[in-house]
Amino acid sequence: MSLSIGIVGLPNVGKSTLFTALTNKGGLAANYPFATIEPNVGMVPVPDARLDELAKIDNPVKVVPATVEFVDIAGLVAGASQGEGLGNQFLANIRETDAICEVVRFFSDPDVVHVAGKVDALSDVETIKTELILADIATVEKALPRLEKEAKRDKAAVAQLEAAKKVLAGLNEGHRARTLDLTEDEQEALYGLHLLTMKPMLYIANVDEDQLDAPLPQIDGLTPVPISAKVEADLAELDAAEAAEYLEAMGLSESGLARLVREAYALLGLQSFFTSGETESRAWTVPIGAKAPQAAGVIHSDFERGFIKAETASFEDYVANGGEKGCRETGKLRQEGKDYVVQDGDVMHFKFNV
Ligand SMILES: Nc1nc2c(ncn2[C@@H]2O[C@H](COP(=O)(O)OP(=O)(O)O)[C@@H](O)[C@H]2O)c(=O)[nH]1
Ligand SMILES: [Mg+2]
Repeated sequence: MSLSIGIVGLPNVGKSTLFTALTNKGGLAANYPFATIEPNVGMVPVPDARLDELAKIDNPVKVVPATVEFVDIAGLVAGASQGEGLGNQFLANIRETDAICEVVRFFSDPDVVHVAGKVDALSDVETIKTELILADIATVEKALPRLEKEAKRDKAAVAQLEAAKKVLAGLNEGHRARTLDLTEDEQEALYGLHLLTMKPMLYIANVDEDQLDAPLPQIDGLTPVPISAKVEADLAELDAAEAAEYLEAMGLSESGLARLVREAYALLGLQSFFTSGETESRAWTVPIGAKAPQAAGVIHSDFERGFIKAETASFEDYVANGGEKGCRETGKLRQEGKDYVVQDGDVMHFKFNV
């Protein structure tokens, strides 16, 4: 599983600058709307210092971090759902993502044109919110005739129809689907519609370089993550040692990427577990609450299907005892079965049989 995050926002707020810095692969950042016509997709390693410690112990051939996929989504402007700009083209790119990350312009640079003529974060947020809600209204309205037909023949479809009507009413009142009081059953019934406003959201405030510590207003009830796309772009040009120096000089403890990924993990209820040995030390992503076989399945479906047990040590025990062998000797290597709930940082070795 690789977590996928769509980056949205009005033109010229710094989406592509941030995307390019995050993925460090020289996409284009231009001072005019719609520079990003094709969706840009980039895989980004999840920063995790624990991996380096595992590598020190096991000396593996490779160190493989977990990854997050970022998608730079262009074309969301006021009226996009009515065909303005690139029209509805943004929809297809956004549907497949697990979460939406909206970049909001707080930086003041007068040389960078603002599509609405002035920097006004909260108004920009409203514009995007409206477009996403309008897109969802169109989706539900399009599905309704089919759902009505199905509900006449099939009892199970009645629940779907009712849920769709309920969500449509909420959307029409200007609420995101996610903020409506939907039961788990209703959410499940709506899953097939892939509503955009049902996705978890994260706001990034793209602030001036000297404003990274400044307090920010809440946005739609959420606390935005302050990032300077410009600082991230500078960081992306540096090697690791230079980047560390630069961060320190800026008074920052970590890069915006690290902060962003951490926030996204928390938002989505995700955590990491590790596998480590002489071939590789590797981080994997699972939802909090996942059981051992599900974690095994992230590595390979055979591991899940033929799951027998997972030899497991906490990250701390693994390091304190110098690895798997040491953990076995001190009784810190637990034999966990199929009901074991994986904990963040677990170092796991799966036994399976297919
Ligand atoms: N001063 C300043 N300029 C920025 C920042 N982020 C982006 N820009 C500039 O704003 C313009 C548009 O950025 P871009 O990333 O292409 O915006 P997008 O349309 O949202 O993808 C470019 O000229 C960037 O160099 C920032 O944090 N500070
Ligand atoms: Mg762009």
